[in-house]
Amino acid sequence: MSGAERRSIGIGMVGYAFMGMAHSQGWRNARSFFDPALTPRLVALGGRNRAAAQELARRFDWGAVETDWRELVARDDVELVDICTPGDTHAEIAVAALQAGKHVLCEKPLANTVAEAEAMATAAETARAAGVRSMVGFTYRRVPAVALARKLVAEGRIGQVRQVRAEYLQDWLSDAEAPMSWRLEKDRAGSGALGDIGAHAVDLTQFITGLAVTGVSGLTDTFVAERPLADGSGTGRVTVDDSAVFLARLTGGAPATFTATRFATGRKNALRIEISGSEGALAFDLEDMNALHLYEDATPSRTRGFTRVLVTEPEHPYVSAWWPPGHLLGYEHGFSHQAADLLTAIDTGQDPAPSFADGLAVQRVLAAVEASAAADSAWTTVDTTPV
Ligand code: 4PW
Repeated sequence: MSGAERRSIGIGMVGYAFMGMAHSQGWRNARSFFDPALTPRLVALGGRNRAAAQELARRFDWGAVETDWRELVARDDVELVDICTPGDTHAEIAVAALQAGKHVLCEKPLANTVAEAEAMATAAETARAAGVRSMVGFTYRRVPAVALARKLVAEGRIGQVRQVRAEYLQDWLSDAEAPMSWRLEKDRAGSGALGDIGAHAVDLTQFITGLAVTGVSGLTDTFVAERPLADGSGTGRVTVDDSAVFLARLTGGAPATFTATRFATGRKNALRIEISGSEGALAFDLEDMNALHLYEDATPSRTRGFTRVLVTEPEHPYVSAWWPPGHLLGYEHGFSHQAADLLTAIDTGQDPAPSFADGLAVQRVLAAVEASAAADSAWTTVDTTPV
């Protein structure tokens, strides 16, 4: 793309911690590696803690810092608002930004409640009529091996989906002395392992298979109810689940099982999914994220078995923008893919995915799991009607 054909878009990002940093590099590398026709300008970074926001702004070259997100949304030079804050502020910021005619990228889970997610999806649908785009940050859809898995299922390579086993396993809370954080407060995070990481497992299942979760039976547990406060001033109460385990049905009847836990001793960031089909199977593990395991019944029995496909060829999704075959990609690359796809969608007037409606669909599954767990694991149907 020659410089003359390029247009630019001003980005305003709210949040400066883990996700703020991941998104900052995503915008920068999307511009450098994908060379999109619509190039991002890092206009303003928002955060209540001015010193912390200024530090991230300095490191990633954000043009300005705002300590009130309303000021950031109101800026004429901000055309896209990127929300990297805890869940309790997603709905307010996203709806205000959409109503101000700004495109929105919002971190997952979309919201803390179904009501908030519905309001966001409705605002997104209204704004869409005026050409305003929105996307929720289920970034793992853009890991090349995951994107390839979806294509293979759609092409029928594993036949009809019969069973799904999905889990997201971490262990950073298995130490009872690990300090409190906003991720352990229901008011701020909405839920615990369920929303923070189980949401990814649900989204990945729906994305790869193209099937919706239609009903669940769940169990949630909190193993450590009180934790030291980070500043050493005492202890705080954990008000979310440490683990969520649930059984589900997908559209058409296929059963699925899900585990989301931050107590899986020894597992650091294992988002795993295995899909058994009528003619083959697929398996993925984020701890080995450059590989996709494919099993095909059609292979002669002498050499039949799961094949580890190294997803680093130029014909694999996203890979050609990066390095030669065999030069691995990592956690951060998904954020560049996400930014590049959103810029292209805005530029070409298409609807980016995952949409706020997709975010709402996941939120409804999370709420159904909580409702089921609160009712002795009673079977709970998931509302799958579109907004
Ligand atoms: O969204 C999730 C986070 O909240 C991430 O994908 C992994 O788990 C990394 O941090 C947490």
